[in-house]
This record gives sequence, structure tokens and C-alpha cells, in this order.
Amino acid sequence: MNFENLLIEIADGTAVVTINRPKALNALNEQTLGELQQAFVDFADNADVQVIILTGSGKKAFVAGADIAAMQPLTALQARKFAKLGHQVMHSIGACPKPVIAAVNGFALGGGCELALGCDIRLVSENARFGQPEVNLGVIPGFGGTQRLARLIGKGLAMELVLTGDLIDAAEAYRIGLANKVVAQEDLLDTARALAAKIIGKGQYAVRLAKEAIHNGLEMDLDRANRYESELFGLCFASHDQKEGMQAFLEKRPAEFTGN
Ligand code: DAK
Repeated sequence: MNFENLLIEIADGTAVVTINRPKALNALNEQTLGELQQAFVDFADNADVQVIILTGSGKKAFVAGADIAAMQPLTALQARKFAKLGHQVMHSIGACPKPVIAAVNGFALGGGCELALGCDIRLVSENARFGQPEVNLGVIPGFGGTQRLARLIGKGLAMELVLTGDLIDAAEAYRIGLANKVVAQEDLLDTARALAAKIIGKGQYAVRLAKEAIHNGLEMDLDRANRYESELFGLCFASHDQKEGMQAFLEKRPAEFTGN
């Protein structure tokens, strides 16, 4: 995979994707969104990749938002197309069967906050700052921020962040459940890699169904979601990993998972 604005390293089952537009604090233009979309579609079928880590280049920003210079002259129809592309990226991250960890290494604003929200887990450095400052620019969040933020941190806090455009620091993001964990910046990628390795050590068949159950189930009412969980739970019993995982427990030895 060769991309203009993404750096991708694959090792030990983990793909580290670095958004690399440092001059614009990694802001998302159409090219970058298109590349992210392609990368996540490719990862879904790449047997060398079990977990994806998404981060930004440099020490200052994860992603400082959608590219304001690129957006400023857009017509309404072009803006709608741009927003749809952003939604497709967030959708492909959620639909990717493999876990996606955001390693938020600085500003995660506007589209950057939305990109982090689209990931499954958010590890953040102490200098990270989150916000949906779109109202300062005369627009509203366009890549799902009004919806995913409210679902993650609740309606009242999401209202406050989106209506004021205020930024919050890493400690506050952790307090309100936007960040899973806060670490020193120099430890961020190692922490993300260690988390990826821990997940890779589990049965990948179960990991994928678990992601699917949480991701899709949250959009259903509780009864339907629980029925959906039961179906996926049953499916686990069609796998080698279920037989092996339970047999290994009974034999008091480590399981040898194959992902099947
Ligand atoms: N887009 C383009 N360039 C950006 C950028 C961005 N979002 N953020 C920063 N840059 C550029 C700056 O213009 C500057 O470029 P040069 O002047 O050096 O050429 C360079 O990155 C360094 O930035 P600063 O000089 O400003 O650095 P500071 O440390 O002083 O400030 C900052 C850092 C992150 C606080 C500041 O750069 C900032 O406030 N940036 C903008 C943050 C922001 O407002 N983000 C939200 C963007 S709006 C929609 C679709 C999508 C969206 C909405 C609607 N539809 C189609 C409906 C999404 C919108 C957004 O994400």
C-alpha cells in the first residue's frame, strides 16, 4: 500500500497508520480521507494485520480537524460529498472486523475528534486536547461528531462541547470516558502496541465477533441486541478456537489459537 498522506508499518500482526500532513497538523483533506478509506478496506482482508493503530505524525497533533483551507470554498453539494466521504471512513473503521486503537498524540479537533471517536479504543498522550470547535467556523460537525460523541459521553456533555466549541485536556477526556487511558507522549505508541499484542494473544475469531456485537448491538434496542449477541455467541462454537480455548483451560495449559 503506497499512500501520499499515510505512513503504514506492519509488524507482529499490528498495522501502525500514521496520518502524515505535519504542515497542516495532519488535517483531513479529500486525498487523506480517500487513503484512510482504502487502507481500512484493505486491512479487513489482510491476514498479516490483526489490530490497527491510528496516530498522527509529529508531537503536536493527532488530527487538527478537517482541512479548513480545502473546505472554505466548497459549495453545498461539494460539502455534502466531503461529509459523505468522512462518514465512509468512520464506517469502514467500525465495519473493519479488526480492532482499531486511536493513539491520540496531540490535538484531536473537529474531524480529528470524530476520527478518534470512530475508533474502538482511545489511548491518549498527556498533551492531547479534544474538541468540536466547528461552531467557531460557522458549521456543525460533519463526520458524525454530533452522534458518536453523544453516544459515548452522553447528551449533556456532548451538547456542551459541540455548542461551545471548547477544548478539553487529556485528564478531562479520561474523566468523561472519551479517553480509555492517558500516558506520557513518549510511551504512547509502546502502550498502544502492548495493547494490540494483548488483543492479538486472544482468539481472533472471538475478538472479531466481540467487536461486531458491541459495535452493531449498541445501535439496537436491548432485546434485539441481546438476541444478536446470542447468535454470535453460538457462532463461536463453530470455531476451532472455542474448542481449543476451553480444552486448554481444562488441561491447565495455554491455548493455541489459530483464529479459526
Ligand atoms: N485545516 C487546515 N490547516 C490547519 C488546520 C486545519 N484544521 N489546523 C491547523 N492548520 C494549519 C495552520 O493553518 C497552520 O498552517 P500555516 O499557517 O503554518 O501554513 C499550521 O497548521 C499550524 O497551525 P497553527 O499555526 O494554527 O498552530 P497553533 O499551535 O498556533 O494552533 C491549533 C494549533 C490546533 C489550536 C490551531 O491550528 C487550530 O485552531 N486549528 C484549527 C482547529 C479546528 O478548528 N479544527 C476543526 C476544523 S473544522 C462538514 C465536514 C466536516 C466538518 C464539518 C462539516 N460538512 C461538509 C458539513 C469538519 C470540520 C472540522 O473539522
